[in-house]
Amino acid sequence: MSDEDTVEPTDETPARRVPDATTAMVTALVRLRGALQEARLPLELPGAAEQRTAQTEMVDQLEDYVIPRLMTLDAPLLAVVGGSTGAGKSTLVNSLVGSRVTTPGVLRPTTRSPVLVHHPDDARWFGQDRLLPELERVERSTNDPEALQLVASEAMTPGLAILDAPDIDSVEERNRVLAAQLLAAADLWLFVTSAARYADQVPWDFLRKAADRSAAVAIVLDRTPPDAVETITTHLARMLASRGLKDSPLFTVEEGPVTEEGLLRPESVAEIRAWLQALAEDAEARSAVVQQTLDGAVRTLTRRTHSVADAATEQTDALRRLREDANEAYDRAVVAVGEASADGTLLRGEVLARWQEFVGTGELLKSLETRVGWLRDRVVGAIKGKPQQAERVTVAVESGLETLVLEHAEAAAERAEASWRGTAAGQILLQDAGEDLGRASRDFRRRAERAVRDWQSDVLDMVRTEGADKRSTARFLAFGVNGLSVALMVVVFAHTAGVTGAEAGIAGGSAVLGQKLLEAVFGDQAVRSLAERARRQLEVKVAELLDAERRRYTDLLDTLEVSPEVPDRLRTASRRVDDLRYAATHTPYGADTQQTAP
Ligand SMILES: Nc1nc2c(ncn2[C@@H]2O[C@H](COP(=O)(O)OP(=O)(O)OP(=O)(O)O)[C@@H](O)[C@H]2O)c(=O)[nH]1
Ligand SMILES: [Mg+2]
Repeated sequence: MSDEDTVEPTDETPARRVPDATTAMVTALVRLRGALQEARLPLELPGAAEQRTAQTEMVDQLEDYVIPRLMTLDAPLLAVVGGSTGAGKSTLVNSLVGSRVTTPGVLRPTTRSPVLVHHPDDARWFGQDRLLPELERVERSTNDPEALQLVASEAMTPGLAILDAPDIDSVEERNRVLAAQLLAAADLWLFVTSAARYADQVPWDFLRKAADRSAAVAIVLDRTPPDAVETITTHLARMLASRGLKDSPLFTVEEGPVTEEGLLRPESVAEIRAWLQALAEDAEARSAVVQQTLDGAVRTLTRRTHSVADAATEQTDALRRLREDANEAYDRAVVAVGEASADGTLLRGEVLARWQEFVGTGELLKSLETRVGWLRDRVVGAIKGKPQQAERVTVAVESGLETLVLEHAEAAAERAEASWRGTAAGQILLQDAGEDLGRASRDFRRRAERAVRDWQSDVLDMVRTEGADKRSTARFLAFGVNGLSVALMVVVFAHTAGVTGAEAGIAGGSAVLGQKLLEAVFGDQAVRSLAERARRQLEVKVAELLDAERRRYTDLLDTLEVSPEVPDRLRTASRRVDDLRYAATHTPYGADTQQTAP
C-alpha cells in the first residue's frame, strides 16, 4: 500500500479523496458541533445541569472522535481499555504487547495519563490533529491527564492500536472524566472487569451507555479464580445479554501470578490477543467495527441533541417569563405614575397649599362661573408681585413628583423581585445580582430629583419660548415666566381630573385657575398644546427613570446570552445529520471510495 492510495484528507483538501457523502456528513457534524457549542443553558432549571454535561460530552465526542474518525476512515482501529481501578487494565495491555509499556501498580488509582500503543507504521495516524486533539502527544511516561503518551511497538499488529485509560470509577474526578472521554473516542471498548467487581454499578452504567450508542464492546473478565470461571462467566453473560450486549465477545483471564515485569503469562491472554490480531488483519471486519461504533455515536448524538434543544427551549421560555414579570412590574409603575401625575393626585398637601398661596383662593374659586374678563383681572390682581411664592410652588412640585416616582419604583422593584423569587432560576439570578433588586437603586432618588428638575426647566423653557412675543405685555410681566410655569405644571397634574364646572374639586378648581391664568396670556389653543407637550415630556422622563430601574432586571437576563434561535438551529443541524445518516445506511461512509487495506 502506498500513501497515494489512502484516504488522507487534510485541512487544505478535505474533499480531495473523501467521497461527497462523507464530506457532506463532516460538514453537517461540524455544524452540529457549532450549534451545540453555541447553546447556552445558564438558568438553573430542572435537568439543566444534566443537559449541560451532555452538551460538553457531545462536543468532546464530535471533536475527539466522530469528526476526525470520519475524515480518516482508514486509520487503525483504536481499542480503548477501560474499567474499574485495579481491575488489571494496565497489566492486560502490557501482557498483550508482551512488554511493560504502561505502568501497573498497587496504588489506586495507578494510571492517570493515557498510553496509546500502536505499530510503528501506524504512527502518522495518531498525531495531535487527529483523535483527541486536546491531549498533548508525549513520548515519555507521565501523570499529566492532559497528555497522551504514544508508544510504538513492533508487537502490535498494524491496523490496531490499544489505549490504556484511567479508571472509570476513580476517587479522582479528573480520572473519571478522562476515562469517559477516552471511551467516547474508542472504536472498540475493551472493557475490563474483575471477578470481584463485575457486578458493580459504575461499570454497568458505562456498559449501558455503550449499548445505547451501539459501540463495539468486548468484555474481559479479569483475575478470575479458576474454580469460579464457569459460574461467573455464565452469570456475566446473562447480565450482558439482558443489557443489550449479547453480541459482545466475553474473554476470561484466570487469576495467576504476574512476572517480575508485571506481565501475565502469555497463554492467559492468548485468546484475546488472537482475537485482536484477527480483527487487525481483517480490513472488512475492522471497518465494520468502526462503522458500527461511529454510526451508533452519530445516531446517539442526533438523539441527544433533541434533548439539549428541549432544554434550550425551556431556557428561552423561562427567560421570557422572567422578562415579562420584570416588564409587567415596571410597566405598571409607569402607568401608575402617569395616572397619578394627571388625575389631580399631586394637587394635594404641600403643592396645593403653596399654589393657593400663590394664586389665592376663596373668593376666586367661588367666582369661577362669572365673567372671564373679571376673573382674569382678579387673578392678575391676586398674584401680582409674588415671584417667591411661584418658586415655592416649584419646590413643592419637585418634592411631590419625586416622592411619587420613588414610591412606584420601590413598588415595582418589590413586585419584580417577588415574582422572580417564585422560581428557582429567578432566585439564583437574584442571588448573583450583586445588589438588592427588591429595592429601588441606591441612587434612584438622586436621579429622580435631577429628572424632575430637568422637566421643570423644560417647562420653563416652553413658557419662555411661547411667550417670546408677549414678554412685554402686562400680563406676561405680571405672572412672570416662573408663575406661568407653575400654572402649567398644575394644569398638567389635573389633566384627567376634570377641570371645569361641577367636577372641579379643590384640585380641579386650582387647575382651573391655572388654566385661566395661562389662557389669559397665551390663548386656549396655545395652552392646550403647551400642556400636552409638558405632559409628554414628563411621561418620557418618568419612563426613562423607571426603564433604567427595569434594566437592572433585564440586563441580568441579557448577560446570559441565550439566543431564541438556538433550539431551532440544534434541531435543524440534528435533522440534517440524521438525513445524511439515513441516506448512508445503504452506502456506508467511504463505500463510494476505494477502501484499502492498511
Ligand atoms: N496476581 C495477579 N495480579 C494482577 C493481575 N492483574 C493485575 N494484577 C495486579 O493488580 C494491581 C493492579 O493492576 P493494574 O494493571 O495496575 O490495574 P489497572 O486496572 O490498570 O488500575 P488503574 O490504573 O488504577 O485503573 C497490580 O499490582 C497488578 O500487578 C493478575 O491477573 N494476577
Ligand atoms: Mg492502569
